[in-house]
Amino acid sequence: MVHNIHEKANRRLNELSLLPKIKENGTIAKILEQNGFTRRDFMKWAGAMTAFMALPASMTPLVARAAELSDRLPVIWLHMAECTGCSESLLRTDAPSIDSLIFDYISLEYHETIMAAAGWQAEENLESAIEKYKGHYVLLVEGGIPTGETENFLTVGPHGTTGKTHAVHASENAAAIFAIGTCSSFGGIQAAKPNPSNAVSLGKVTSKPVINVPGCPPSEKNIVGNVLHFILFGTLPALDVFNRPKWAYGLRIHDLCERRGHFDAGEFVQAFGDEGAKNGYCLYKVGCKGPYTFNNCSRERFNQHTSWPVQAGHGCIGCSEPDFWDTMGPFEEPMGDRLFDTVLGLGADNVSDKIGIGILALAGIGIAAHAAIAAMSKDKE
Ligand code: FSX
Ligand code: SF4
Ligand code: F3S
Repeated sequence: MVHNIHEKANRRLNELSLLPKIKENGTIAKILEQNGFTRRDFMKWAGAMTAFMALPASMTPLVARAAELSDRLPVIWLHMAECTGCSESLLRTDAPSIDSLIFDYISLEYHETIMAAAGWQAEENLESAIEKYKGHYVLLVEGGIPTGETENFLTVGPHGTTGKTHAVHASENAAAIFAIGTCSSFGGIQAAKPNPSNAVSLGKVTSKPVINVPGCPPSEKNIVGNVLHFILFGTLPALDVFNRPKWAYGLRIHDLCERRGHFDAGEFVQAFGDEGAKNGYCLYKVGCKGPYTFNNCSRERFNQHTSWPVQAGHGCIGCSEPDFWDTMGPFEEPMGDRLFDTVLGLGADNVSDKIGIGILALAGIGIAAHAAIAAMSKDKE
């Protein structure tokens, strides 16, 4: 098995190395050097990335080579309805990380917020990139897509082309399509009730396979890791029921949370700012949705591994789950209360159908019961 994935990646990288460099933007070594990174830093990063993608450590040199060859694949990044937080997550660090430098190095043919072109020229750039690299480019789409009668909520460029038309057109000839962020993956905030623009996910407007990379925003590592994974293998990764790569979204936030010991011991923050909060207790009772949320934040964190919501003292709000704006709120109240109401028929608040998969509801009951029992035994003490 290990032998097979080595071979597969080797074959793929050999093929890529035969393609011409798309832009004369120097080598990755030069770019890293200019930004104060040594070869050793780069190899350390490649090692971390290999572990991050759940690949065997022996693949580190291949991951480094994939990064070096990442300028052979043209990338088109489209913006739909969103806040641009996904691009910010990746590109707006005050000291550029190796991840963001790799993204600079990638041949980004079109990206509305960072390209110099505007108006006609921008439209022409998109069209010529699609034509020139037909069937070879990687398409990244950020944002939900307004549809139907209301699709004029989003028009792009001087012709007034709708966002939906742009996204569908660019999808048709892409080699791989990534929905970057929860908006593009599941509709996001503009699709929250009452969804005035009738926004939907990218997967709903194109018939092509879409890999979802949700999070509002996703971490820079999840964005770069997914592109790198495609460069390395050229095929779709194993996906979960919501088309999220299992290697990144296979575990719950709760599974690897640093406050998990407190959860198990029944030590909860009861109100923000209390003694429990000062002691770093579990945030479940002030609304943490980590037990229902699949993402790798508790392992990878944000901003070059600096911190993440739970470390900063607020519960996870479930931002990588479908429809979390509608289903995970109120954000500072525990979900378990509502799940008990729902299943026991005690409350009018019927959320089980909105959570998406029944299994989460069942896990929620288990978790709520566990939290209650743990708290009771704590009180006894
Ligand atoms: Fe914003 Fe991206 Fe949230 Fe959406 O991130 S951070 S609203 S997922 O599409 O810009
Ligand atoms: Fe961490 Fe939240 Fe789980 Fe508590 S409930 S252990 S804060 S993920
Ligand atoms: Fe989002 Fe929860 Fe991570 S809110 S950023 S999935 S900790």
